[in-house]
Amino acid sequence: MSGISKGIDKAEVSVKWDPSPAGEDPTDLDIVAGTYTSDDPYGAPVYVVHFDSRSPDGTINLNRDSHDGKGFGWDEVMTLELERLDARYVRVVVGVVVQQRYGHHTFGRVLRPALRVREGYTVLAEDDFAGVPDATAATIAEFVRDDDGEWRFRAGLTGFDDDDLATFPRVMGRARA
Ligand SMILES: [Ca+2]
Repeated sequence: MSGISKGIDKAEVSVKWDPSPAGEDPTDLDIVAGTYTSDDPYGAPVYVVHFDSRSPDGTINLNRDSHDGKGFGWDEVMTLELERLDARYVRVVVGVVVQQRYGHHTFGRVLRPALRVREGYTVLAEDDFAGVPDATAATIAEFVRDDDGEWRFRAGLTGFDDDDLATFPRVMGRARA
């Protein structure tokens, strides 16, 4: 047992944004997580967690959910109990999508979007989506098991610009640039 290689046991991913100006269509961001096994770590997720889809083992949960960004603090919050995930899972990717139900909507049109990834009170990553203004969805966090089975965090945003958000959960696990 090595004391220096302790990985991440539990992570929290939070997203917030400001509501659309009065009279305009609502802005709705959604956190999405996909889980992957060693059989296909960059392929199709074994399961996906979002506002409409729960994790079968209860390890990944969307604790807070917003349709319009109204209210104070973080609008959407997801917790990932990585240490409870079955050993066959080797990778978890978290993304954010901008809902397209009112037409083409990108991060560049979202008012003051922000994300934060934490373990306990330790902030692992923060970002304002400024690097992906033309994207309709983006991966924002990646957790990967190392050779010791400990979970490691990889930051960085990768944008996707497909208007059909149904494709995003299927492709969000691709290797990142
Ligand atoms: Ca939402």
